[in-house]
Amino acid sequence: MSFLQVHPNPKKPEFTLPPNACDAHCHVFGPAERFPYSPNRKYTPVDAPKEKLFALHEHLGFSRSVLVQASCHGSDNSAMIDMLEAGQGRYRGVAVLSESVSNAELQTMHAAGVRGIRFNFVKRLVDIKPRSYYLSMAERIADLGWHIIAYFESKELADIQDLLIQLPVPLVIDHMGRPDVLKGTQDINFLRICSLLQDRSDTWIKVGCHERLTQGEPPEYLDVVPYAKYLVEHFPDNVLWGTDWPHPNMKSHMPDDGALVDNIPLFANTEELQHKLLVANPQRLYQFEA
Ligand code: 0GY
Repeated sequence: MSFLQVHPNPKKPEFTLPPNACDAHCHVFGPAERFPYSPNRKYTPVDAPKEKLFALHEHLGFSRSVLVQASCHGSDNSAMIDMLEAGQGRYRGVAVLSESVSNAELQTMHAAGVRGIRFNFVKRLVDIKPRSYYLSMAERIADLGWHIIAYFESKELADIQDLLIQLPVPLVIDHMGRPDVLKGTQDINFLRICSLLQDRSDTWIKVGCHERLTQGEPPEYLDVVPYAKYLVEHFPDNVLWGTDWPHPNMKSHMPDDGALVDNIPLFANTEELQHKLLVANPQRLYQFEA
């Protein structure tokens, strides 16, 4: 299986990001000779090392960011931690952990900037673990003030909803809960995602990744906009946005990250909503200095 190369020259966005804007979802991959990929991975990404990501953020206008550990690096978080350390407090991380992680390792990760762990329920990416894993890991991170990021397909949310509701820490939903964009915002599975946000005030949702959810065309992905707009307008204090650079597993096309930034006003159409989405919300959740 071949994957697309990272976009060689994303445009300079026309939309000016506010000061302290945070790219709340992106990844760092490899380089493989220094940070090898997991032997259990379901795909091998194109190397996307920290130097390229620093340069992208400078180009786009992000001064803060959250690095999310992706399945291809398994529970070896070294590439992510290496970038956190190089980021000098401007970056936070979300780790993937095995049950054997020690409390001392958790403390070291916290000092580096890790503030959450990811539970990936997408079956094409990982083998799903027993429920006891998710519950025990959530208990272990509770005292650190960390949260859980859950990645799932909306059509499978019904199977894990009770587990997610039980988690004793804040919950962040990746990629809008992957709604089926052909079904509309009144679809039962999208309403189920919204009910998670309604039922728990400490639930957050990322409203990016349109290039992955669309059945339409770049650069605007107009079929995804209504879902993002609905979430931004109904849950303005609990939304986050990220580029998802370097867009692993994208096979249809490689988005231009500058154009993704230009789409933000399509679904967050006031300065107040933009400030919450890009600055105030990630600052609160990720404990960036005000
Ligand atoms: C993303 C989305 C994907 C991959 C992963 O952990 C991962 O490998 O999250 C995907 O294939 O949908 O967030 O990068």
